[in-house]
Amino acid sequence: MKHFTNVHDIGPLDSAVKEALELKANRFAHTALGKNRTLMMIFFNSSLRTRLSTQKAAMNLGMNVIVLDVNQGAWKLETERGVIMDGDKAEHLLEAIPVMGCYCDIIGVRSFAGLKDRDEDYEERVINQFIRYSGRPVFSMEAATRHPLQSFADLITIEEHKTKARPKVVLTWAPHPRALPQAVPNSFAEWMNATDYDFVITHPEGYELAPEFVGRARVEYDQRKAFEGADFIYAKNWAAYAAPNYGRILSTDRSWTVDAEKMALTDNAFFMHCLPVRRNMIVTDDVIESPRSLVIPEAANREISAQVVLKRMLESL
Ligand code: AN0
Ligand code: CP
Repeated sequence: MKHFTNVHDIGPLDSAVKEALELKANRFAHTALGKNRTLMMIFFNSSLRTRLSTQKAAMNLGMNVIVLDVNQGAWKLETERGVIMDGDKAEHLLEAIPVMGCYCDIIGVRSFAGLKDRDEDYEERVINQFIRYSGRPVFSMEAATRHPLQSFADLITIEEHKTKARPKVVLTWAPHPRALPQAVPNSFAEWMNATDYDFVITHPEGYELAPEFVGRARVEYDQRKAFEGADFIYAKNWAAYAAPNYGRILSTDRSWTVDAEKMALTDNAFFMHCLPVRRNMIVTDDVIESPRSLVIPEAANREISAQVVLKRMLESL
């Protein structure tokens, strides 16, 4: 695998999940593969799970790991070409990227959407510059429009817990006080659309995702109707995609919060969320704490999804 930014980069999902479950059962079987290889993780944004799980996955493979928090201790980076750099940014990404590439074999990048300029976000400028100028295989640790390591972990988690060949999976918008990117719901939709699951998306009007991510999903504006007979409820907030409201909060309506009464409409569904989650905004305490909540197994599978991706990248170095 050269780069990993979306579902297409992983190839057939059945073999990816099979490899994931094999690695999960025997995670130290490939320690020779990463010996004397260095992973560099670059964070433009905060992280708990991605940072820890990806580092753990790399260590499972025998790799060395370097982590850089761009906003803590590095020079402030300019990302636009052609800018007269007379402001507070001391270094340009166009030098910083090839320099980072000198010190490692594989690069992971986290760079969220700015939520101001839709075209700029959807062009994926930052991660694409890493792909173009680092000279190294690059993988996304959540970019502007997708979070593929999360979606892969979500898929593994569903495959481990499903009891029907074709489960009903519902992605539901839920309220949040801050504007959040569409990366997680876009990516989840992209991966679900690559399965044969019955896939439904529910959100208030105005929160439509980009059509290329909605794909074959059924969109249902009535959340209760969407929940009927569901096997998995995947909650997430996102800010509006559609112009002219791109990046804006249109609603904080807590009637969309996932609670026990709504979960009772499902077929005893599992509850999923990528975390971090705001309790009693996105989901009530009792639902996230219930035995049907998969939020911790999902987070645990982040180590596994990262390990599959790193293993495949190491194999093609
Ligand atoms: C981020 C987001 O919604 O994209 C990261 C989720 C994994 N969430 C927050 O910033 C709270
Ligand atoms: N789910 C996830 O990516 O979490 P972090 O933002 O903590 O890495």
